Amino acid sequence: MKRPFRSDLKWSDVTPQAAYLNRRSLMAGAGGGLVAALIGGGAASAKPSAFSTSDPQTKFEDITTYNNFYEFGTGKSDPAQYAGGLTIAPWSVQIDGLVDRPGSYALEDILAKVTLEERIYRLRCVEAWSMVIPWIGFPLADLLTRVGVQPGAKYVAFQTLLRPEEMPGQQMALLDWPYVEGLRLDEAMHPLAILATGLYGDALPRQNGAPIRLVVPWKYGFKSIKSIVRITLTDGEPPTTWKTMQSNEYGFFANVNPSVDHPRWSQASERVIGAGLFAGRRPTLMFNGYGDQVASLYAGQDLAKDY
Ligand SMILES: Nc1nc2c(c(=O)[nH]1)N[C@H]1C(S)=C(S)[C@@H](COP(=O)(O)O)O[C@H]1N2
Ligand SMILES: [Mo]
Repeated sequence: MKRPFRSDLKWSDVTPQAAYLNRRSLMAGAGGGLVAALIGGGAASAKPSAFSTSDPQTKFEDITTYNNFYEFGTGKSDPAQYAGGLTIAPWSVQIDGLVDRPGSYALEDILAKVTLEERIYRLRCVEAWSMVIPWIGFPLADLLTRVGVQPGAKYVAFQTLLRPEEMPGQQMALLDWPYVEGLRLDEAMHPLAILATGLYGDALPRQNGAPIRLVVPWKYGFKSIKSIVRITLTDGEPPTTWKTMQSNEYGFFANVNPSVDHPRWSQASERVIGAGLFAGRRPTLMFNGYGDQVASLYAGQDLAKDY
């Protein structure tokens, strides 16, 4: 098979950092601090977003070396070890299904029209560990609104890149490739749901889902699909990788819920990555602490049943 583009070039070789962090958008959107940090290389001091937590942030080293990204293997250090060979430029996202303006959108064109901001979010993995990550991104709703969601659309489906020659985990039958995820449309339109393109004031590392990944902070981490190449608006619930694998353990909603245990372990508490062996456990919060913002999405639903 012929490659459509050279894979020996890295994104950083062909694109100055500011082009994909979209310096202009940051200037417009984030106030001076983040921009100063990006241009000057100093510590980020962006105006705090109303959506950000003030919880202590997980160290960059932990965020980028303790990962789940099965496309590069099942070990926590596999993504950091093997993702370096992933070609992330050029990158485009196909947006289709029940939208007014379907098409294949170049990432730089998507980013040229959004306002990037810093969002410091808790991340709670279904495996009962957690981090606090300062993402850079933009509301998913902004992109969906721009392509025009048609009235019949009820769900949003997401798909990760399928490229086994650069993603060694895809050469094994670990999961049903490509990794797919989905949200109900009201969840996708919620202002907390973002597409992230950076973290700690810099470009998103490959092991964290470069060049663009979903972040849905009130749901277990597996909903936050990495390295997205396709977004499809649908009228029915789309298949999702972990539900397909084991539907009694991983549901479509996957809202963080300390009172609904995983069949094989408790979800009542979590290990805080980097906080030390003994001090590092804390109680898990309903909706990962975002209940004030998102509980109304699930009014009338039995969350023990709709896990
Ligand atoms: N494509 C893809 N996306 C994925 C995963 C994966 O294996 N493949 N793992 C998920 C899981 S289980 C978690 S906890 C988060 C981890 O994100 P992080 O490594 O950036 O902290 O990514 C999610 N997104
Ligand atoms: Mo996870």
